[in-house]
Amino acid sequence: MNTLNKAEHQALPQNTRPATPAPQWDADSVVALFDLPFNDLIFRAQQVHRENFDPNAIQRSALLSIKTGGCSEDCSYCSQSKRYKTGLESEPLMSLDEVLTMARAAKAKGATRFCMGAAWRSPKERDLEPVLEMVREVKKLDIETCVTLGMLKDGQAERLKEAGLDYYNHNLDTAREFYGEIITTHTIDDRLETIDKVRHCGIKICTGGIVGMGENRRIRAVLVAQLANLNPPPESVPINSLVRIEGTPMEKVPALDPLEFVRTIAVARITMPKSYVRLSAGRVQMSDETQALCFLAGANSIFCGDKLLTTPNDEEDQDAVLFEKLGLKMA
Ligand code: SAM
Ligand code: DTB
Ligand code: SF4
Repeated sequence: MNTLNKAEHQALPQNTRPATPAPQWDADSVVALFDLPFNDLIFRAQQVHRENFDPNAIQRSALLSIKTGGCSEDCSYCSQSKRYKTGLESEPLMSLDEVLTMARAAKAKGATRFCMGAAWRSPKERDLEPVLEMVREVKKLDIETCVTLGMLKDGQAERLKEAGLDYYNHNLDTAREFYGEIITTHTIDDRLETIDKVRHCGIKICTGGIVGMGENRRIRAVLVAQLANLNPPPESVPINSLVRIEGTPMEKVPALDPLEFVRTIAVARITMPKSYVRLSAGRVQMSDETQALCFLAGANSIFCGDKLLTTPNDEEDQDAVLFEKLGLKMA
């Protein structure tokens, strides 16, 4: 087992370096960040943020569910698993025209990335071709493309890259030791394998997780450490606050203290200084003050538009008012 930290690893003559440097962040160091006095934590996060980004610019991604519901997986938070009675109506793969209409509208409203999500364990071959066409055509609108389609088989990432895909969203969702309590139909190693495939063919990764699923602080710290130790860290890191969906096993999980959510954002910012940290699902349930603290803690991206995948998101005009009050601009 390699125990060198990154600096020690780099200090060794190149031919004597072990192949992979030890992970930069261990759970204890990340817990120590979480445990800082709130003001100290936010101050550190702001410092890191300002060293790497314009502190008043927020990138905006639009989401569209291109295939909804009926998913074989048992992710306990998800409205789209066919195992839970959530009242969600399943919808087959959207037509290219519908997708393009939504992408044009998203671009007109200031989104710089268009993310298409499908409720699949993994895309079947016959599903991939129409999605490739969507990626090609959306790309022509001069907006970044992102898809989230579940686990990929060999060769599928390459085809997505050829079609012009910029980002693949595939979340780790929670810490390895908590994963089995949330999902049993696939493993965190399956997720890591897909992230690896996507990375290897030059697609940027959008990989984050969910907090507020009844996990403790250490689990949140391990999730952040797992993300930060991806080599390199994800270009885009969505931090979702659980949206409690009626009919799922998570419907009655006690809500997370908003200040703990803010801490999670700050710790993500400090451990992944150059990544876009996205204040993702859960904004509808947050006050303006909580969202403002998230931006102060280093969040510099949001999902815009009035819908996430299946649940509501803050309306366009609400965001405009908040941006105005905070003097934020679109990145
Ligand atoms: N099926 C694909 C997958 O699992 O990667 C793509 C769609 S899935 C809905 C994308 C992500 O949405 C999940 O990994 C999870 O992080 C997030 N998500 C789903 N339901 C959520 C909820 N109720 N609250 C917060 N985030 C949620
Ligand atoms: C991500 O991390 N969050 C988005 C996107 N990636 C695909 C999805 C949030 C879903 C929230 C619940 C819903 O609307 O179904
Ligand atoms: Fe399916 Fe993705 Fe929902 Fe899991 S999170 S049930 S894989 S759509």
